Order: sequence, then C-alpha cells, then structure tokens
Amino acid sequence: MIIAIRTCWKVLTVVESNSGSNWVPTLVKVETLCIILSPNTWPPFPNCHTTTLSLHFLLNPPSPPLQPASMASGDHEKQLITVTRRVAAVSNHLLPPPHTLPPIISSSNCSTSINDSYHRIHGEVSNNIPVWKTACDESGKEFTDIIYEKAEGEAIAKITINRPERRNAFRPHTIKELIRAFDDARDDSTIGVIILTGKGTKAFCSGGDQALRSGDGYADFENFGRLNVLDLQVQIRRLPKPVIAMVAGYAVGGGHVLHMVCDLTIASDHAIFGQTGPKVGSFDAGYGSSIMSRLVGPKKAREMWFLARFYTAQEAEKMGLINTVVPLEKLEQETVKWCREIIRNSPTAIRVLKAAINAVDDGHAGHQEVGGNATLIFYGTEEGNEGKTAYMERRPPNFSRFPRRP
Ligand code: 2NE
Repeated sequence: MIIAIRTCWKVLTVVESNSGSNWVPTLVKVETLCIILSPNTWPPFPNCHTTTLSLHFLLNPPSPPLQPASMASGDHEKQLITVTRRVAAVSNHLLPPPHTLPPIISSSNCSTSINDSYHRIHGEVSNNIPVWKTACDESGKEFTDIIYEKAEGEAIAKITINRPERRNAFRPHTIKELIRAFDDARDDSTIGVIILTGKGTKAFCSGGDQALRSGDGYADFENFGRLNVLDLQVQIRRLPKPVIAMVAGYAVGGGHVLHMVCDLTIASDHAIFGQTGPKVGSFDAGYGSSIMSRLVGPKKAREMWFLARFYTAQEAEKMGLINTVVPLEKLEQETVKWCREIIRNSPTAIRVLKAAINAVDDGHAGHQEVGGNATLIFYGTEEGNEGKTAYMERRPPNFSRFPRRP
C-alpha cells in the first residue's frame, strides 16, 4: 500500500513539475518511472509490480503518447483535461508527499524513526549489556554443562550451554541442568524473559552428543539412554515467559530444534542453521518437524529435512525461521534490547499471547495452557472470589451481582 502511495506521488510530482506552458504529460515516462522507482526504492514490498501495473492502466490513455507539437490545440486541451482528471482521481487517494510520510518500519529500530505520541510515550530502550550475575537453582548445586545468569536489577535470565569444545552438543546431564535452570527462571517472579545461547561464537548448539549415542538414546553417567531433550522442548514451549534463542555460529541437528522451540531467534550474521539427522541416522519427528513446517511451510521443511542442507542466517531470516540477523559484535546488545522491549510490556498479555500462538499446534496441551491462563485471571476477579468465599463461609454463592455480558 505504501508503495502505491509513494509511487503515485512520485508520478504526480513529475507530472506537476512539468505543468505550465511547456506541460508535456508523457505518460510513457510516467510508466517507466513507476517501474524504476518501485523495486529500487522499496524492495521489501513484493507486490510493487501489481501496483505499477494498475497505476499504468489508470494513467495510461488508450491513445499513443501525447506529442503537443504535432497536435491540434483542441485535441491537446482535451487530452490535457483527461489526464488532469485522471491525475486528480488518483490524488484523491493519496497521502502527503513522501517526505511527510512515516518512514518504512524496520524490525528492530522502528521506535528511533517515528515521531508520534506512541513512540514519544514508550521511547527507546537501552541496548547496554547488563551486569550478569551467576545464578543457581534451589538445589544450590553447581552447574557444570551450562552457565546460568541473571541480569543485575533486570528481569532477564541467560542460560548458556557450556560445551564449546563439542560445539555445545548436549548430553543428558546438560539437558538436566538446562531443565533446572529453566524451572528456576520460570518460578522466579523477578524474571520476565529468558535468553538461551551457547558458549563462544562457533556454535549455539550442535545437537545430541554423538559420542554418547547408544541403542536407546544418549547415555552419559547412567547405563541407559535418554532423549530428555524432548522434555526440555516441551518445557520451553509451555514456559509462560518468552524464551529468546541468541544464536552465534551453528544451530544444527537437535540444536536447531532447540532454537525453533524458542519464541524468538536472534542470530549473528555468521550463524548457520540446519538439520543433520538423516545424515547421522537420526530425526526429530516431533516438534522438530511440526514446528519447522509451521515456521517455514511444509515444502521448505521437507527440503530442510530430506536434503539436510545448511542455511545462512540471511537465508534463515528470509524463510521465516528466525527473527533478525545482526553483526556478531551486536548480537548480545540486540538481544537484550528485545528483552527490554518485552519486559516493559504487560506480563499477562505476553503470557496469554505465547500460549495462544502455540495453542493450535499444541492440541489439547495448547488448549490447556490457554485455559489455565483464563483460570488464573478469573481467580483474581470478584466473581471468582465469591465462589471461594462462599465455600469457606459455608453458604451458597451469590453470583447475582455479576453481569451476564453480551
Ligand atoms: C557443527 C559442525 C557442522 C561444526 O563443524 P566444525 O568443522 O566447525 O567443527 P568440528 O571439527 O566438526 O567439531 C569440533 C569438535 O566438536 C565435536 C567434533 O567431534 C569435534 O571434536 P574433536 O574432533 O575436536 O574432538 N562435535 C561437534 N558436534 C558434535 C556432536 N553433535 N556430538 C559430538 N561431538 C560433536 C559439526 O561439528 C557437525 O556436523 N556436528 C554434528 C552435528 C550433528 O549431526 N548433530 C546430531 C544431530 S541428531 C540430534 O541432535 C538429535 C536428534 O536428531 C533427535 C533427538 C535428539 C538429538
């Protein structure tokens, strides 16, 4: 739409700047201008050609281009009137010229460039790296395979897979620690958003540690295998706070699935994404397939799984697999900026929205999550409280004063 408006205005500008005694409404030029302007000026809008086409039909007369010198003055004026009428018809649908239009909104810095009351009130957030303090869960046991931190004075937790020598591949113990840390961050009411990342810049996570793969999963300190990463995936999906994957380097195999189950993914420009399962005799036919299909569409999901190719961060962004790409040195700054933008918003709204967005894909479990949120909110109402109070007072509840809303 913005394309249409801007393109039209450019057209008008040219037509008007040629007005006066030498006014030559060369509509061929107008058409050319549309074609040149649209793709170069606003490439993010794929439908600009449709706009161009309809503009062309609107403005282009059925007769050959006007050549005032070769025309009788009566014909010339008649054509001039026709063109003027057409231009006026278009201009009725136009907003002010481009310099007064709001700029195109980019995903991460929109609030810097728009001057309206919304942006004046809500303002910018800082992207300063917080002071991270080592955290522990209620067991008090130290973590070995992860680093668990909370930002000093801020509602942000950061969980880092700490096996860089294995490209942050996880073993069952790693997953157990991740589950403990996520549990703690969920229960800590001072925490509003959680970052999941990998140690170093080479990998976010390279999936299950293949050296520990056994006939029944992955086995480290026990004599039986586990696939407890599946429990972690469910935990992240159901956690009522946003989880942001901060990806530097490889997010492949089970590590790729981990970023997909996170609510948002912010990647460095050298990040690499992909599934390796079919090459190493493995697959994730659960969230790893269904969520991917939802994110990138079933055709692309088949491509990713069947061919087991790797994709650059830019390709991943283009296919909707991740939210944004930033230079490596800005990765943490950008991620904490997103965290801060989230945590200043209503926690209940965020909580219900996360559940709602997951609900359809998560079936009964998704429905239950949304239902649980409804109950949670209802318990805080007078109407909900009347039932409990009546029970405690051993009297019948009186719900008559509560409205039966349309
Ligand atoms: C990630 C990738 C592409 C990185 O390649 P490169 O060349 O940068 O590093 P390199 O040399 O391959 O790896 C460095 C060290 O990390 C180990 C390597 O063996 C190597 O060790 P050293 O030779 O230095 O001793 N390493 C890396 N990833 C590992 C892994 N997943 N397990 C054990 N050791 C690992 C490249 O390393 C790569 O392709 N890694 C394997 C990715 C992979 O196939 N992951 C498993 C997918 S299956 C899965 O995760 C899964 C599932 O499908 C279902 C349920 C649960 C899990």
